Amino acid sequence: MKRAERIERIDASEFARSYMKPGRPVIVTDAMQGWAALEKWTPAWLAETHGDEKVPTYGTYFDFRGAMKLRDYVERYLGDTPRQPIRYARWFTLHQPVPNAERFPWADAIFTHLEPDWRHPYFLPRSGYLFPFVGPGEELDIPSSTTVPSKALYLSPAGAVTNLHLDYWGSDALLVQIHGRKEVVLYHPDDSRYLMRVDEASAMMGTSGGRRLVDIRNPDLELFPDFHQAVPAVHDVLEPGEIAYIPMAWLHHVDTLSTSITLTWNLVHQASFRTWFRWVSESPPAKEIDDIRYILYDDPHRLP
Ligand SMILES: O=C(O)CCC(=O)C(=O)O
Ligand SMILES: [Fe+2]
Repeated sequence: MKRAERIERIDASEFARSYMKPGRPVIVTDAMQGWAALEKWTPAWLAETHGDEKVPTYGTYFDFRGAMKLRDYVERYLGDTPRQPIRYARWFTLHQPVPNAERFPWADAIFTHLEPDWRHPYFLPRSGYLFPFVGPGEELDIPSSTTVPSKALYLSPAGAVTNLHLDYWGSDALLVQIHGRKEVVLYHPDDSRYLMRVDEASAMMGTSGGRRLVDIRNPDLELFPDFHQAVPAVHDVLEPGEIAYIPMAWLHHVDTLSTSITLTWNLVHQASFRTWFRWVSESPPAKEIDDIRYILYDDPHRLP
């Protein structure tokens, strides 16, 4: 295991300069002090207070497997003997207009209810974001923000997996561990060449934005013959109360070790503009540019 760097008492400009700008992963250990969420949010509490709301469930990746009432999800999948196959609940706030809200329940209402229980992490800058766009004189407050990229609440039982992937639009991610533990594997972007294929065949298979990614638990060595050249830069366990910063373009894989509640969201700060522009202009398929265009010009939920 290669432990992550862990820090505390870091101010926002120092965080932007030393972690966002160079794209350096880190775990901040003291950012949830005083959050009611840490004690209060448990699967049982969520089921009791929000049991009638519907949550979208997934397999080992972002593969939608149907929606169910939160109460039923908690009972079936987070109990002592979880039903198989394991299901992951990923509950996103609205970031796309969808014709059939019944099929895909968004998390906006639950985020409104949960808002008093958590805070904008003190180490994250308040301004200077490209995504979500924060204009001159405006300030970002993550718990109350309603713009894209969306926030999400994740629920998962021990054994749930998020296979190796990159987050959308070359954005940074925060994983805020409220309850339970997760094992996190991160690869430096230089190792992507051993782990990811971006070619015509992959694009035709419609895999994650035209990228095909190795399953690190069961690598296909014919497709990824140099897999063993890749060495995780971080292989560590995220504990309750800790926030992981995963910089743009870092491939990551996450295993849930015990029943888990995680808050997450994505962003692009101006500190990483140069890295981000290189990424969007050089590597991704055109679809991501279309997404960005949508967010900037067409999304009805964007900031004015
Ligand atoms: O917490 C997890 O299982 C994975 C989170 C993640 O990387 C994501 O949602 O993009
Ligand atoms: Fe991710």
